[in-house]
Amino acid sequence: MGLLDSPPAGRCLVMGVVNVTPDSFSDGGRWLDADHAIAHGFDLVEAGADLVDVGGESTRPGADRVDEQTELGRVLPVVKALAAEGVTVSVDTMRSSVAQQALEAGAALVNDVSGGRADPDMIRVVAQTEAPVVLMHWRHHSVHMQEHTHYDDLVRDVVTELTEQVDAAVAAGIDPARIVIDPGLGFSKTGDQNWTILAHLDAFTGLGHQVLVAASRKRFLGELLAANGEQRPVDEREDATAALTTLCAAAGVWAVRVHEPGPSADAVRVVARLQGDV
Ligand code: PMM
Repeated sequence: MGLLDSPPAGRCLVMGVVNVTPDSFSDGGRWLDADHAIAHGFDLVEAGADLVDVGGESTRPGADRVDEQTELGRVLPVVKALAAEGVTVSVDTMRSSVAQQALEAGAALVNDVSGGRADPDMIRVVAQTEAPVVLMHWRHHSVHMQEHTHYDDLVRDVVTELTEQVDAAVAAGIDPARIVIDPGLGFSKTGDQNWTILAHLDAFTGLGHQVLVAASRKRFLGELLAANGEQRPVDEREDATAALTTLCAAAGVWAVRVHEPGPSADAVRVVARLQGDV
């Protein structure tokens, strides 16, 4: 059974997140040490993750880039150790060199938040493999992305730009069946724009590709749940994340990317059971 079979496990998949970074908004610094990151990856699987996304570069708004060697040093030992134990690993990277070495180290999927736009070699490298690839809607690197939130018609423009990214990948030889698309919540999008995207998931699920959604713990949830002028803390956004997982699964999304797989793993099973009776 392939990772992208529809639906692969008879339900929406749950992708757990290991950020091997000092500065990710949700868990920065917690898993920077390789042994901690590896142990966390196994914990995510134990908690219900179907696959684990390993990243070595923070993409929070305003973040600066890390250099290639630093990213490789963070990501490769974790990918290798998890894959060696049979965990399905995805590598969250915008660099073709990191993607290539992670695939050689056992990663099964490439998650490029720039959708092939940051590194001109990424699409070529992926095309030479059989690996599925996530292409996310992306306009600009994190340091400037929130200066690029103007859209004439948000959903239409995101779909158009994402389709251009997909077309470039297909033109370079990537089988369309290997391409997962992601609307990129929070990437060149305001909180309100994230909600509009989530209200129009059918515009993405209707494009003929599997869809990944990564809403977990993001700022727009903290803002929604704010009290006394303070955003809800990052690790108290789990119930809202699971609520969105339910809606995404019901909308036919292929996978949700979450930091705490347990509640989402339950939610996708609830949806699958209900849909089985429809
Ligand atoms: N968001 C983050 C990181 N990687 N990958 C995909 N495909 N889609 C996303 O929206 C996405 C991503 C940022 O969140 P994090 O800092 O919690 O990992």
